[in-house]
Amino acid sequence: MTDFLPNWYTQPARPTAINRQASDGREVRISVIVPCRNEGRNIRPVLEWAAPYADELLVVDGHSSDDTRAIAAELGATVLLDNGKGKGDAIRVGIAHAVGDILVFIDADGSHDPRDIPALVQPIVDGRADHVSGSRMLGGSDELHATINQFVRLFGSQVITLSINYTQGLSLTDSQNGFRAIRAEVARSLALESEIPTIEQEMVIKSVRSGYRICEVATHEYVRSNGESNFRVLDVWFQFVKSWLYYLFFWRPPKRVTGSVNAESQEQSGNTAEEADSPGTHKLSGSGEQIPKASSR
Ligand SMILES: Nc1nc2c(ncn2[C@@H]2O[C@H](COP(=O)(O)OP(=O)(O)O)[C@@H](O)[C@H]2O)c(=O)[nH]1
Ligand SMILES: [Mg+2]
Repeated sequence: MTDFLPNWYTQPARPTAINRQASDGREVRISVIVPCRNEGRNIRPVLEWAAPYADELLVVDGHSSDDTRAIAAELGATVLLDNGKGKGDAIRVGIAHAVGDILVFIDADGSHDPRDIPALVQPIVDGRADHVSGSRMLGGSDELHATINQFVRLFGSQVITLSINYTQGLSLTDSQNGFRAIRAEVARSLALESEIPTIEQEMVIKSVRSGYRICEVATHEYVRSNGESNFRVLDVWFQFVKSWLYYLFFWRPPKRVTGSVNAESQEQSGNTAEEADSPGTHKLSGSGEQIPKASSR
């Protein structure tokens, strides 16, 4: 009988630096976008550790009344203001202003580790994905279900993820994480509309329904460093349900943009966005190892 090695034994070490070079020789530019509102106590370490990975560091502030904007400017970030409507609005402002080829979204409250950024962008640089979501289900979370509020959030998000998988033939594990990377062109083509944190599920559902290749990387979610979440399930649950059902069942995908940050390698693998007739998903471990998806429901 053959003995199997544990998964982690054969996986390459987690990347510590971004390989910005696409196989066609082009330098890929990374824009890191940080939505924040009153995160003066939390944002400094996030920006310090994210900056080395960013060709452009954009902080989109929700009219903070503390020193968030001053700290961000001091650390060299470009500071923008959202339109005062919520996190989704901030993400859309970031997308509109960013000049990079790949956009990385990371929260300002310390719940994501910027050192996961290289693993998040790698599949896009390699031309293997258009959209990479950090997964708390694969990477673990300190905030899963310790309280009733967390339990309800997790339960709701799992129902939404399951419904995406079932209807689209995918095997995603997390459709709500704020930590993700997406090809800039793709993000713009999705014409995102959400004003609040429904933006994440909107981005995921629209990406898969438009036929873009989405995959996941294990990222750990930490408890926010200081302060409290801006959201209460009771205030937003109806908007989550509405956005989920609308984008999954009624929204009609627009024409897809083709190509990738690495067009040559896609052509070589015979897997151009034009040719791909169905969305694909690959689950990637934090080390960047690729595991082919199970294609059936
Ligand atoms: N610009 C902007 N950022 C926001 C707004 N609301 C929340 N954020 C940021 O979005 C990220 C996630 O928000 P958080 O309150 O931690 O929500 P949770 O992680 O879903 O509990 C944090 O970096 C917040 O500072 C907003 O209205 N505008
Ligand atoms: Mg948070």
